[in-house]
Amino acid sequence: MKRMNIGIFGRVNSGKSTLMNLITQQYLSIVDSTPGTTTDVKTTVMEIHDFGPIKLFDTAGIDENGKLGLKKKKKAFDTLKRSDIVLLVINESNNAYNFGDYNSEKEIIELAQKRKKELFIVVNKFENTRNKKLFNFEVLSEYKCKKIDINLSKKENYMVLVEFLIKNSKVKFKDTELLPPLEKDRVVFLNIPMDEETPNGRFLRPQMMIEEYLVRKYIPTFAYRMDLIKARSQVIEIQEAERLRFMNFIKYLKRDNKLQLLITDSQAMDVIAKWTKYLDIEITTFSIVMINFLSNGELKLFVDGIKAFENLKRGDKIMIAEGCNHDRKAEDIGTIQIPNKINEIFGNGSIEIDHYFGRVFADYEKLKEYKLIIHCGGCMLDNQVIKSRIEDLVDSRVSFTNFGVLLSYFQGKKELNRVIKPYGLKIC
Ligand SMILES: Nc1nc2c(ncn2[C@@H]2O[C@H](COP(=O)(O)OP(=O)(O)OP(=O)(O)O)[C@@H](O)[C@H]2O)c(=O)[nH]1
Ligand code: SF4
Ligand SMILES: [Mg+2]
Repeated sequence: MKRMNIGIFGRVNSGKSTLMNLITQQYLSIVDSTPGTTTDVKTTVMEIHDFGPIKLFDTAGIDENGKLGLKKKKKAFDTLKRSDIVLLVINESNNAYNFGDYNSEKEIIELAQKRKKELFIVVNKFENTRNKKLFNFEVLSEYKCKKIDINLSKKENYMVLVEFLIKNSKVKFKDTELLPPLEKDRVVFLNIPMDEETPNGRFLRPQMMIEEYLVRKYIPTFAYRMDLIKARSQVIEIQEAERLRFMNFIKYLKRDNKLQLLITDSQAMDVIAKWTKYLDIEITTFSIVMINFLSNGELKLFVDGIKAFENLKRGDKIMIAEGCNHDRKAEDIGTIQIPNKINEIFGNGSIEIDHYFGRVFADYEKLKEYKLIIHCGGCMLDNQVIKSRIEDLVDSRVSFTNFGVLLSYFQGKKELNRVIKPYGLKIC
């Protein structure tokens, strides 16, 4: 079951951390009357009975002044973009402090509505508010938001809040299958060329996910380790021996038409393209499978990015984004193989290449400097992060593609068409 991202937002001192602690029923976030107590995003995962697994974000207030205040606001808004549910906390007795200005709240609502988030206003009702000029919901009436009035500091209000969420939340995750439709009892070949980077004791996440998904559906898998050093050897006998080893298994599996798909590590596309050129085998790559799955079936957008690659010219700037910061070795795809190929195609140093790793991604403004973003399979990121990146890229009109798509394109358009064919896609 997918985890729902719930983000808590608002001004400083509105009771955001008090809400975080109410939901988790623990003193997780520091609560204090000093404005700006929460300085960064605090994340926790939990399960709410009858609601499901959630990831909860407590954020800094977005109305602090100065450079640091802006940084906090940016981080809070980045978090909002990857939230499915936005809880906007308004301290009903803060009117004096706000001077009756609700611009920060409006900014949160507008971004949430623009990004089609489910938004609830949580009006934090303090005790002893007599004689205070209280928040009047009318000021936000134009936005037509649902609200709950609740005293967040009362632990027993947990159920009131949860029942409100269960009753009002309509978030539905789009169901995307991990792989295109496949037949039961026909084999999927998994080409897994291990190297020094490959961790001991387990497969990588995409390999594990695909293996489990297929076996669950009664689709047998054939996991195969290709020796890429031998496969690319300049010594013909070594290369040929490795090719024959591979071909023998392919021939064996193709008997009785038992082989239905070959999924390869995208860095082996040069070898797979060459060795399977005249064979009638459907192929795709782990990276393509993952980016299609994590983007909820938006592979076409990544394929369209190839046009931007073809149009690159001297002096253009591109970004290579990887969803994690794994150990890097001499033939690393993102930092070595792809940049080398780009230098080979466009001339050494012609294209300026920036790298981003893990959850760090270029600011919305900085994105516009790039002609193209090349994104990995994103297996360590969740759907919500990939979705928010795609929305930022589409908004800022920056093209993007994916490691698997590009590495296949490097073998020619025909090979790119082969790896996207299982998804019903084609480029001209
Ligand atoms: N009396 C009362 N105090 C509350 C209530 N909710 C929050 N507070 C107090 O308001 C202050 C701010 O609460 P926090 O939960 O830290 O607010 P925040 O929005 O996380 O604030 P920052 O992290 O500074 O942005 C604390 O002193 C809380 O004890 C409430 O319902 N009643
Ligand atoms: S997040 Fe990206 S770089 Fe990291 S292992 Fe997954 S696909 Fe590779
Ligand atoms: Mg706080």
